[in-house]
Amino acid sequence: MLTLKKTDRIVVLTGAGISAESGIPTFRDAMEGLWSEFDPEELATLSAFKRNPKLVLDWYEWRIKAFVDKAIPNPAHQTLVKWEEYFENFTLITQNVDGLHIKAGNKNVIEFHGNIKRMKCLGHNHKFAWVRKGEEIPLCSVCNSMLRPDVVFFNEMIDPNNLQAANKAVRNCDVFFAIGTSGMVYPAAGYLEEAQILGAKTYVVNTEHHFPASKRDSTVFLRGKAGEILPKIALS
Ligand code: BV8
Repeated sequence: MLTLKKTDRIVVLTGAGISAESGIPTFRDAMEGLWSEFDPEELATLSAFKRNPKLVLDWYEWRIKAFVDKAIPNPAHQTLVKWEEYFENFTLITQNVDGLHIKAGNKNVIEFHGNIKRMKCLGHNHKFAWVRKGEEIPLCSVCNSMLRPDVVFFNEMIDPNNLQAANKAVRNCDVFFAIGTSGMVYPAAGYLEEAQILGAKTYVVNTEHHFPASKRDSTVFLRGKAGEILPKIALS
């Protein structure tokens, strides 16, 4: 049975799978109904937003109303709150934009791909809570430029502060977990292999054996639902 020591320097990377048991569909689940003909990699881009801001805002608004606002943290999220309190050195990096780790009670979360409940303006990155009346394209109250979701679109750079914090944690960890992620999107997907090369013990928690980089090395694969596996991991 896996036991973690209080003095272990832990890094956890989470993906959409950790929120699946909270009712938020993962990216690789078929997008339901209205949106099934769209590909997230097509919609989650700045060019798509500039070409059709209403379509992209409608998609994000649908995700917020249909899933994010109704989602409650599950035992996997709750376990990571306990880990943050227990370990002297703990870093949580999430690819998820659903805010569920913060809702669960984690204090320091690297929201590597942003947060769907925030918006920022095209002009100067002025930030706001998600606000949209009807089908309008909201404008920045400071500089009057268009507001877009405050998420990292494909082919956009990761926020440099988040990138630096994540890189530093991965380069100084003893144990690295990739939880509920297919390990397909970079640079987040590169962290497991980087940690492993630097000598960390690496674990994948997933219902399926995804995460290509983890198949070539001594990564331990813990098959199952994150909400069932994480609470069972012992802390010594
Ligand atoms: C960048 C926010 C520099 C938006 C997201 C070619 C090769 C390599 C890289 C690239 C390439 N071409 C372009 C790139 C770079 C690109 C990339 O990686 N593309 C991929 C697709 C090849 N990356 C970028 O663009 C990044 N920026 O690199 O900047 C640059 C600049 C210019 C030009 C080039 C490079 C920015 C990427 C950020 C994109 N934004 N989200 C939004 O959410 O709308 S990505 C989004 O998709 C998520 O945030 C997440 O990262 C990803 C989805 O992945 P997962 O979270 O893993 O979810 P998925 O559904 O795939 O898997 C779920 C897993 O859970 C499954 O394995 C399943 O089995 C498991 N599961 C299900 N249920 C459970 C479970 N596990 C446990 N328990 C359960 N109950």
